[in-house]
Amino acid sequence: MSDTRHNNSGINPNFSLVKRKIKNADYYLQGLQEGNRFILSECITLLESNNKSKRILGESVMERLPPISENTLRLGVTGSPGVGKSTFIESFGLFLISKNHHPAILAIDPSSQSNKGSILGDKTRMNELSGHEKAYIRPSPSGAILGGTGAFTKEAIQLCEACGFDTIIIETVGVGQSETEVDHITDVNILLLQPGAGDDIQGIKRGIVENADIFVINKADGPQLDLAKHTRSSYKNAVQLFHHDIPGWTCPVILTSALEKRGLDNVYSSVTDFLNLLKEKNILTLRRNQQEIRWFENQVLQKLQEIAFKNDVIKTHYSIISEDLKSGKIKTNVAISKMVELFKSVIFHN
Ligand SMILES: Nc1nc2c(ncn2[C@@H]2O[C@H](COP(=O)(O)OP(=O)(O)OP(=O)(O)O)[C@@H](O)[C@H]2O)c(=O)[nH]1
Ligand SMILES: [Mg+2]
Repeated sequence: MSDTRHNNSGINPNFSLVKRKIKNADYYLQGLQEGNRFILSECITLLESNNKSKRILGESVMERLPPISENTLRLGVTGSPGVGKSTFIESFGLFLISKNHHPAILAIDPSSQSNKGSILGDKTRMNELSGHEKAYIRPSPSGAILGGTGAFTKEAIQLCEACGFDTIIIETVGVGQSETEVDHITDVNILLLQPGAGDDIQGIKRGIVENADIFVINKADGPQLDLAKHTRSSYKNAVQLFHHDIPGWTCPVILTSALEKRGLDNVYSSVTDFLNLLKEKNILTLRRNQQEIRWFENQVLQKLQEIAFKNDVIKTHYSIISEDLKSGKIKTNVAISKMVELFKSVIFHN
């Protein structure tokens, strides 16, 4: 036998090209089908990418996803900062696993753009869940925030479902418009409240609560338990006055302690009841389809805005016009008309 390492051609005949897997759409689709969480992450990253060819690849994966069944649940968890959303999701996620579910968590944190620390905070609060083989946790993409939900969250939900996760939980802070945005991508919405929040009954009627299907008074433990019970009765009275979108549904008001893992079974049965009601009335698929159209409309406007303001002529004139407005040189309606004319001439050439 000749010693191939020492031939004098300069080429090692034992050298063979290391077979690297070509990462095409088939590769990603197969990974998703196998329930591979790393490939799931890669797919979401493709869609978030600023690199055009990566985004196109991500979109071709999206196009070829198998149809999603009705047997998944998209659950929104909203509430003001510090109310215990992450802790609740950690406990509820583990509870879901004990019921043979596979939860995926998409945490949307508007502060993530400026403060990466809060993502780490969320991660540590979901310590047990993030290490669990049946769960998947993905913090929001920094820089891709539309309203309160990440611009790619809708796609991320579908990818999680294609990867075999049956319960997709979306965490959003209930500030600005995020609560109304999350309502457009979920089937069931839980609003987490602090003990004492019900003292301001007037506040109950405002925006946020109108999009909730289930109220949860969290931190119902220790010295706050009595206050939490009081808040629950205030809310129970108030929800009688609400007219929920889905006929036949009265929002339940539930006490939980995410820290002590109490009340989670009640949340689970309320979520299941609401979901069953949606299915019985044939509303689930209808709502999801409407959400798709709404998402399309929002995204198209968002993209149009992005494209317009990338244009140098528009960018320059926009800053001149807004300076003129600030210094009182022109009136607001004139400034708006100027911008409209600018859009027409630059984008539509008329
Ligand atoms: N006593 C008590 N404290 C809780 C409970 N749930 C959460 N906390 C505490 O409340 C604080 C905030 O909890 P998080 O889970 O981070 O709240 P969050 O709503 O996710 O906060 P942001 O993501 O920053 O908006 C932490 O110190 C938790 O330990 C609970 O059920 N009881
Ligand atoms: Mg959180």
